[in-house]
This record gives sequence, C-alpha cells and structure tokens, in this order.
Amino acid sequence: MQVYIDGKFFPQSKANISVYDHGFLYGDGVFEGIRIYNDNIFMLDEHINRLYDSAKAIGLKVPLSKAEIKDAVKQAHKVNGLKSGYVRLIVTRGVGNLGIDPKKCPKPSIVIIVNKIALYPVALYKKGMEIITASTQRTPVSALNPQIKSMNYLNNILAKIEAVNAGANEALMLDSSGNVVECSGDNIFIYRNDTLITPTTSIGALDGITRGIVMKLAEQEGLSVKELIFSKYEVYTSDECFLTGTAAELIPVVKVDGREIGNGKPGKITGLLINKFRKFIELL
Ligand code: PXG
Repeated sequence: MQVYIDGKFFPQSKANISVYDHGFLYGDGVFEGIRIYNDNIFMLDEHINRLYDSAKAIGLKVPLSKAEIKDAVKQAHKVNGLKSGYVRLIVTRGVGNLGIDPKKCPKPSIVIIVNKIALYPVALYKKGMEIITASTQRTPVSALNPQIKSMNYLNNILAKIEAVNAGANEALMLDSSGNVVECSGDNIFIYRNDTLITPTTSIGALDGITRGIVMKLAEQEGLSVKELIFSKYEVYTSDECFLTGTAAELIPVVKVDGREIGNGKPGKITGLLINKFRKFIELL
C-alpha cells in the first residue's frame, strides 16, 4: 500500500515520520477513520468537517483547505485502488522538541493510510456480542472532550484491555456519575419502551457518523429516537442493544455484564436497522 505523507506517496515500508513528531511523543494530533464502500469514500464531507472541528479544538491549523484534503484522500484511494477498505486520515502537530509546547512545532503533518479493515468476526453480526462495563471511566468533557477525535486513545485502550481480559468483545464506558457514555470504539444504542435511545454527546460520547446515520434511518422508519442520559440499569433492562461505528458498522449486543439483553438474541429493530444500513451503503 502507498501512504500519503505531506503531499507525497511512499511505499508502506518507507512511510516514516520523525520520532520528534508530537503525535508520536504526546499523542498530539487528530484523526479520522473512514470507510471505502463500492469504490466510494463514505461520508467524506462529514469526516472532514469533524477532523477540522477536532483540529480547531486543539488549536491545530490543518495545513490544507477542506477541498485540498478531500482531494488528497481521493488521490490516496485511487493510488491504492481498493474498492472497499478503510482510510486513516491523521493530522499531527508535527516535529518539535522534547517539550509539550505546540509552538515548537511549526509544521503539522498530514498522513493518509489506505488499507483493509479488520472487522469483528462475521459470526458476531448474526449471533450478537457480549460486552462488559469497564472500570475505566470515559474521559470527562472538562478534561479532554471526546468530541475531539485525538491521537491519544489511551482512555479507550484501557477499557478495551478490560474487555479483552474478561473475554468480552467490547467495553462499555460510563462517566463519573455512572451514566452510560459509549464503548471503547463504538457508540451504543438501546431499544426500550418502543424508543431507540443513545447517550447524548454532551456527556462525552463521540458524535459518531454511523450514529448519526442510524438515527436518521430509524426516524425514516417512524421510530421514536431520543438522545438521553441513562445508566447501566436501562441497558440491562432494555429489549435490544447494538453498537455503531465506522469499523463496527452496526453490531448487535446480546449480553452486558453477564445479563442477557431481551431474549439473549439480536433484536428485531436491530435487524431492521442493520438491513436499512446495508441498503443505504449499496445505494451509494
Ligand atoms: N466512539 C469512539 C470512541 C470511537 O472511536 C465511534 C464512537 C464511532 O464513530 P464513527 O464516526 O466511526 O461512527 C468511534 C470510532 C479502529 C476504528 O481502528 C475505530 C473507530 C472508527 C474507525 C476505526 O478501531 N471508532
């Protein structure tokens, strides 16, 4: 695969960045994970807008205009010729010295990786998956707002480690008040009292692009959709549960902390939304 770094393409083995890049030294940078479906870059405008918002929030000036960065992503897609796959778009603070001051990094870098994406095992999409609640809380909005899709994913990684150690597929993360926020790399939805519910982004969930699509598709289907603040109790007692994300797409959850959700099988509304999402992708 050919990797784009600051306007040039390099073979993967030669695609290097400096160890003095503050993205490497401090996780100082922002990124997007974007799908390629049917030779199309999925929701490119939405991802680029979120990338710019993330960059703005950390005081990082993206060295290309939105139109230029979209062109660069399209070029990286073309050069690599993948009809389906994944784009990792990264803007790092750039090379500085051994101090956190971003002023010491005069030139941010843009990296675009195109490759295949490893999904959850296919069987889980039919069978549904098991998640656990992590003891690691989601980073508070007042510390590092999770709306910023930053290169520092340690908070999520610590939760994921807990899930893997417990033999589960994903970790549910709560805020300091016990409110459900999201999973380590996916947004969460529950279906309860004939309503599709997802945590409000104001408590620290990423404003997921897949989440947004699912909310629209559900509304089109005439479902009641709400963004609310709720606890593990509402998850345990929900009729259905599923996760959404660029990597995960829509995946049913059938067990949370050992409690079966609904009848322990992927729910009807979940199935309906998975089908609607697949059709939405095919129409592109
Ligand atoms: N919450 C978090 C914390 C995420 O990292 C989502 C929600 C879903 O957002 P989108 O916009 O993708 O619907 C994410 C996204 C990976 C990978 O490599 C992770 C994500 C996306 C793409 C790849 O594990 N997470």
